[in-house]
Amino acid sequence: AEIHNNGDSKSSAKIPKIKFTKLFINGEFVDSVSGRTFETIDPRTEEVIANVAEGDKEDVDLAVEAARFAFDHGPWPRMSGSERGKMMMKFVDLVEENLEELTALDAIDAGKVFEIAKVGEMPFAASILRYYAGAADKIHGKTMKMANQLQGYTLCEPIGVVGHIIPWNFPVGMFFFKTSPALAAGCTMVIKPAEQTPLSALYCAHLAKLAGIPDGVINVITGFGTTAGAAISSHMDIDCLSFTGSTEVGRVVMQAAATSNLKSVSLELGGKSPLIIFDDADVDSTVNLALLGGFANKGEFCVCSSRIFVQDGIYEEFITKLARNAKGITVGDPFAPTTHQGPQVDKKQYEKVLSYIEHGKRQGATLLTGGKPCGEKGYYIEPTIFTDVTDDMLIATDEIFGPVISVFKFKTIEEAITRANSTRYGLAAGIATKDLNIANTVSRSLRAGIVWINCYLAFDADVPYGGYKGSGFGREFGMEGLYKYLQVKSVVTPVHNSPW
Ligand code: TXE
Repeated sequence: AEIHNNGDSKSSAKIPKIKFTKLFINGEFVDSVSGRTFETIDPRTEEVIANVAEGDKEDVDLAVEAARFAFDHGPWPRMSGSERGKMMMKFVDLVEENLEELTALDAIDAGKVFEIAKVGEMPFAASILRYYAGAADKIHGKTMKMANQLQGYTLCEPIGVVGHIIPWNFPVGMFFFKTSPALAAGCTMVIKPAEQTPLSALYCAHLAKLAGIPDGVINVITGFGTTAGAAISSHMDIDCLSFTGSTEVGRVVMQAAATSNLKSVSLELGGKSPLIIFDDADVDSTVNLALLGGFANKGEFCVCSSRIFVQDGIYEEFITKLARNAKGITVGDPFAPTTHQGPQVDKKQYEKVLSYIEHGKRQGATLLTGGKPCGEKGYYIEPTIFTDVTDDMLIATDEIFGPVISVFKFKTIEEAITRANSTRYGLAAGIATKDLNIANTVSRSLRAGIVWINCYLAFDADVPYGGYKGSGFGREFGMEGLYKYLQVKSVVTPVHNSPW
């Protein structure tokens, strides 16, 4: 991997050379039809990293045409699952070989902490691709014995051309969360990375080509939501739309899907996830769990534990230790080995987070720690904790998507369940207790797609997750994550004189 030091003595910076800035259509890097480009900004410095091709409707049309041809006439959907799986394994090997470079691209484009992403998110993204490579030859239907001497069987066919629209919080991760199951299913696809973080998706497309994935199977259109994104969601020749992003845009893309060709839709949207800590929990380890859940990836995490409910018996001890440990979080250059938290992804998010902090102060919450931007340049914000938050304050109801958490006090189990559930979201939840009965009751009562007991942010390729309520629908990971890319066809035929 081509990584060099940027000469900054304070960090072990490994700034990658930018190699790919054009659209990837039908196996080639090409300019946009309009010739326009847009700037992608480094959130550490607020400076331009590169100018990237700005795809729009015409480019999406070309990408869909390529994907359609690859689906209707190309080898990918016609190969055996094991052949597809083998090629996907080659792709994973290349991802792993180039892991540092991919990590560095996301560090400069998304403000990701290099050392943390290198051992966490990046290997996890590779594990998703490996999991679905292994799943590619395990896709099959079933046979049914019917009445009247009939037999039925099901065929699991790839759904067709898929449109993926992804956000900026895990650029490499999201690329593989979306493309891997669709590849295993035999689909072809157009993926649009977020305009804030276009670089790593283009690099991944290059690796897909090196791995031998046929032209037209993966197409990458960099560009904006209201142009390129809207062209994907309203396209008449895309069969399935998989979206991760804000609840507002989720609603818009679903409407576009409905008013165009009724393409199937899955949505992974925002969250306001509760972590409920009971009196019997181990305070020291739970404090660290709360900080991990709240501040991992600078709070730009859809499952972020932004609402911490603490039972009254341990409340005072808990917040004292929480404040103390939060002060130990180092905010700084994502390449510095001592950094825990990098800059927010862009100016818009930075300002959004700061405005929520102001709301919290104005609405009367107590600032336990943080509450300010930090650094001379770049979009850095201190880890911020509010207490004395009432359930109706904006910081308690809205997804902030930054390093801001609210702590609430509760008395009874019933109260904790009711308050944890009184949100329009339902993505994730956490419980900390040693009491098995509490853990069982509460985990079954929470309206959330994943519940962590005495852990948080524990993901695995084989464990499905996704939203309840306003957090969307459809599941990612596990075999559940594959089904949305398959179409089930039932075939029925008479069987005469069969003994069984
Ligand atoms: O998201 P958008 P934004 C939440 C989080 C964040 C807020 C806003 O609270 O603060 O959303 O972030 C594309 N048609 N999450 O504005 O706009 C867009 O180009 C089609 C939670 O960045 O939803 C990008 O590729 N596509 C979340 C993708 O949608 C459109 C992750 C997501 O961007 C479009 C990100 C349109 N009209 C933000 N408009 C999570 N669930 O993890 C935009 N897009």
